[in-house]
Amino acid sequence: MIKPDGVQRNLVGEIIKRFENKGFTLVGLKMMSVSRELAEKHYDVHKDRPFFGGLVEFIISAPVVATIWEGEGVVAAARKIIGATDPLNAEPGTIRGDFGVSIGRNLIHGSDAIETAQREISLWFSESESLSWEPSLKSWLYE
Ligand code: IDP
Ligand code: MG
Repeated sequence: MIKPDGVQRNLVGEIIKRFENKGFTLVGLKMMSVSRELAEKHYDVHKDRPFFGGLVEFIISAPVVATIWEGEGVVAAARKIIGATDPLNAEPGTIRGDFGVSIGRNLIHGSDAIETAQREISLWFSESESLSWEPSLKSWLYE
C-alpha cells in the first residue's frame, strides 16, 4: 500500500515500476480514501504502541494506492525492495532508502508474511478486485 506521503510526493509510478521491473505481476490496484475502521484493523497489531494514533490519523489523511502483487517469493522480496522500517536505516536502492527520511513517513506498507498478506488482501480488496492473469513473459522469468 502506497501511503499518503508516497501519493503526495508523486511516487506512485516509481514505486509500482520497481515491482513490475523485478518481475512481479500486478493483480490488484486501487486508489482509495481509507476509513478509520480499515486503518485501525490494518494496524491492529500495533494498537498498544505509542505511534498507533498518529499512524492511523496519517493513513486516513489523504488517498493511498493499494496493490496486490503475485510471484514466487513476492512477500519476502517485496520487504527487501521496500527496505527497513526507518528510512534512515534502509539501504540505498530500496524504496525507503532512496526516498524517505522519517519513520512516520516511510512511503509504503508491505505485508510481512504470507498469512499477513492473505489477511490484508481480504481486508483491503473484494474478491472481484483481485484479477490473477497469466503473464506472457512467465517462461522468461521462471525456469
Ligand atoms: P513496517 O511498515 O516496516 O512493517 P512496522 O513495525 O510494522 O513497520 O510499523 C508499521 C508502521 O508504523 C511503520 O511503517 C511506520 O510508518 C510506523 N512506525 C513504526 N515504528 C514507528 C515509530 O517508532 N514512530 C513512528 N512511526 C512508527
Ligand atoms: Mg509491519
